[in-house]
Amino acid sequence: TQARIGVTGLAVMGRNLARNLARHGYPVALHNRTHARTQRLVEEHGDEGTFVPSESMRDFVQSIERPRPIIIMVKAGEPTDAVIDELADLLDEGDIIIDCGNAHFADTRRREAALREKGLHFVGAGVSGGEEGALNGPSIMPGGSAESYATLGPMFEAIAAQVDGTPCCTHVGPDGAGHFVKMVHNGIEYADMQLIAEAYDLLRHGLGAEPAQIARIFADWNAGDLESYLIEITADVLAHTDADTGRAFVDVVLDEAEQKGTGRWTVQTALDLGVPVTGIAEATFARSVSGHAEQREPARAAYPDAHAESDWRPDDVDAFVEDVRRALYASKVVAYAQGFDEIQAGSKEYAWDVDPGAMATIWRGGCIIRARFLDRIREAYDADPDLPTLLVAPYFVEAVQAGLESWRRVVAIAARTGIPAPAFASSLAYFDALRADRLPAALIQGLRDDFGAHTYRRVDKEGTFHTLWGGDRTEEQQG
Ligand code: NBP
Repeated sequence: TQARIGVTGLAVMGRNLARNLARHGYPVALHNRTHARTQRLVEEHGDEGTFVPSESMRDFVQSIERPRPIIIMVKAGEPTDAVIDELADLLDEGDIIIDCGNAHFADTRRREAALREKGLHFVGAGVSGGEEGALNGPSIMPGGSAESYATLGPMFEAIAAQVDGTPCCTHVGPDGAGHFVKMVHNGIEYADMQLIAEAYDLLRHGLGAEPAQIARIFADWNAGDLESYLIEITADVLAHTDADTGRAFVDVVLDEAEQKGTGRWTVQTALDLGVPVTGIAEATFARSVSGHAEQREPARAAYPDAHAESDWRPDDVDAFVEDVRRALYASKVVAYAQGFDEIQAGSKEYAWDVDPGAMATIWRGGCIIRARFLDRIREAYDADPDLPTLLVAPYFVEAVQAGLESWRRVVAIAARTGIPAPAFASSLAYFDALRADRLPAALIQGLRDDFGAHTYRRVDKEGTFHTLWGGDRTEEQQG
């Protein structure tokens, strides 16, 4: 049998993608550096479809119909380059190498350009949804040429998650577009999780509530606008009791958040593109702060009274819970608005022509940030593809206006009681900056002109100006 598609790299992700393809009727060629993994997959799941295993890369390549679509699912970085090099020598013109690992979009751009020279297609495809998604339906974000998508698209759309009959997969754009969008997806995931964590912390300390009670609050929230996979599993994790100690699970876990790097990439890239992704940045830094145990401990000792007001309690518990919910929703709108801004800035910089509404569509299922909310984002971009920011889409204007007073109260209470809520607070500050009549940036321009003759523009005249600060303070027009 000739296979329709190949998968090399059969650890958890590759193995599950291969099974998903086979279950959808595509004969799948299999290869892994250590052949035992290939054999195990065929032994354990050979009855799920047609698998064509090979021990050598050469046999593997020969077992696939041309043009050969070959998925690489190995460790990101050098292993991916090693496998690409090995494959490229064995392939024929028009064949398609697909990297489904978590590559940086700049690496994908480099690899795509190099393989294009050799007459090969290279597709960087973001895959979200972890192990379970890979098997039962992930969200897939493939970049690369339109020609390669014509071969790949039908297969990827068949194995992707489906929401209302629409697959959570679409052609994102050329070269690195798919991995770029996957990167921002992960950045938004960081922001979403940080906001959820801050909401939990406010409820825990503000109400003096136990995790199990807070689990019920999140379960309630999941029935409304906030309905999403992350809110759902928050209720699940908070309700969990540690078997060893009988304590709430969340109280026995070390409070130092780890990261694999996609949040950091999103922020680094945003800085380069000049896009203020404050929500994602605060979330990334908050994980980093949590990890600095060597500073947290002496700081706790130096400021033992920092929580002096932590015995604050709201007069009306239900009203406070509703305030936190609305603050969470408004902050989330900001985080997503900023993430979509970054996608659009990347799309412009690299001429990808990414459709933001289509990205909201393919994130509705399969991925970690899947949420009811994404329908609202898609509708906003459908109604106005040139939306300057999601924050001005009529639906979100209404939602933010409705939550604004709650948002301010919650941020004020966090500041008063010493509960760190960096993402709530900075999202509100971003919002206030965006809609301010005048920003103190005018003063910054004045300072820059004073110390460095950097010039400024005026509100009432065209051109650039400089004031002779060290002289008689007359103003000169510079351009
Ligand atoms: P790993 O990232 O743990 O990689 C293990 C695979 O890489 C094995 O098949 C291994 O072969 C192969 N490999 C390595 Br390591 N070095 C190699 C080399 N020099 N040449 C050839 N093969 C090599 O697997 P994973 O967790 O399935 O993830 C795969 C990719 O998917 C990663 O890029 C990851 O970031 C991404 N991803 C993972 C998830 C997730 O939830 N795990 C979600 C989304 C994306 P061996 O069997 O011979 O050691």
